[in-house]
Amino acid sequence: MKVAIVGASGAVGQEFLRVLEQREFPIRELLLFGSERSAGRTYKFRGKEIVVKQLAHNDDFKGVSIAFVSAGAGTSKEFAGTITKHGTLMIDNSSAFRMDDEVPLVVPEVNPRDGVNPPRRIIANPNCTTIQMVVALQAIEKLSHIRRVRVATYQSASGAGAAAMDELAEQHVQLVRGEAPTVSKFPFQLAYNVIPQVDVFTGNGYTKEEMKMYNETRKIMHSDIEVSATCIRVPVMRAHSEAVWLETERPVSVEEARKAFCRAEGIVLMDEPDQKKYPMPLLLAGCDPVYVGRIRKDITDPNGLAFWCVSDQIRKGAALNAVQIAEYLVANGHVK
Ligand code: 11C
Repeated sequence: MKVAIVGASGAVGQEFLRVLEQREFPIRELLLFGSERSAGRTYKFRGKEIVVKQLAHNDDFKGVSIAFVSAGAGTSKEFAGTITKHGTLMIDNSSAFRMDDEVPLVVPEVNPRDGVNPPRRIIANPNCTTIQMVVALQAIEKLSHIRRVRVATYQSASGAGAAAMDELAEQHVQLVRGEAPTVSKFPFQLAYNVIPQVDVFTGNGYTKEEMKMYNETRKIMHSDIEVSATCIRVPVMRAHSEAVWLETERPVSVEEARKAFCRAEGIVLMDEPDQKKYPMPLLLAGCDPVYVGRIRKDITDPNGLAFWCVSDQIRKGAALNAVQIAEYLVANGHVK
């Protein structure tokens, strides 16, 4: 089929190229789109150079079956009509449509069927922190309904884009040289620091990122689950980590939870703390699954369970999840 990537030069756009090639997605022709700045650049796909076209309000998407879009919420809102007007399915990585009732928000391990025949021809890809958490939560939800989650995130620079990753690398070099670090992509220097703010603050003391975890989790899981998040930026390049405390309706044992994580799709259990085996971004950047470890009973709550999970923000947190949505729809004959 004919497929497009919008935002091809960004960190997620570049990962789309890799994921689509690695997973042998059935592509006859791939079109790349970008801003005026990235138009004219070329990228290789299956050994062939493809030139990035400037995204414009025209008929470029005619005949395109699926467009993977990762160019920010403003661009998604502005171009959704143009992208979908001839029937193209838009799988959107931005936050633009996630809470729209007519736009399904999909994580294939949790709610794949929600993406079938979306009324606006748009499917939203959730925020990266939500994706990895709901993959893990779904395994426990199958054992007993989860009433409440408390989560602290440890988010890598990649969440803020390719330029932010460059800034973190550059800050280390500048500091070693005794120079003042450049600070533009984060509110403070990230190197040798942690920043308890991801995105802007809302009126209730939580940030937008923290409220995404609350709202998106409920929509994806079709659940009344309560989620209280503290989202923190850490000087890691590209995998997010999360410390999760959850409360289920009935007590769930560690053994039950381990078995559930082991059989769950998309999860790898890495939980031998005596052997110093637990998930870490250092080991797992560039990998596909959600890795779960440090599973234990919450000693403050008989119905509580605590664990730690790590997943690559650009892969499962963005490009891979979107491609898996498309794979499900193609495999089940919903996109041709
Ligand atoms: C971060 N989670 O780590 C953000 C990036 O809503 O798609 C993704 C923002 C979003 O900074």
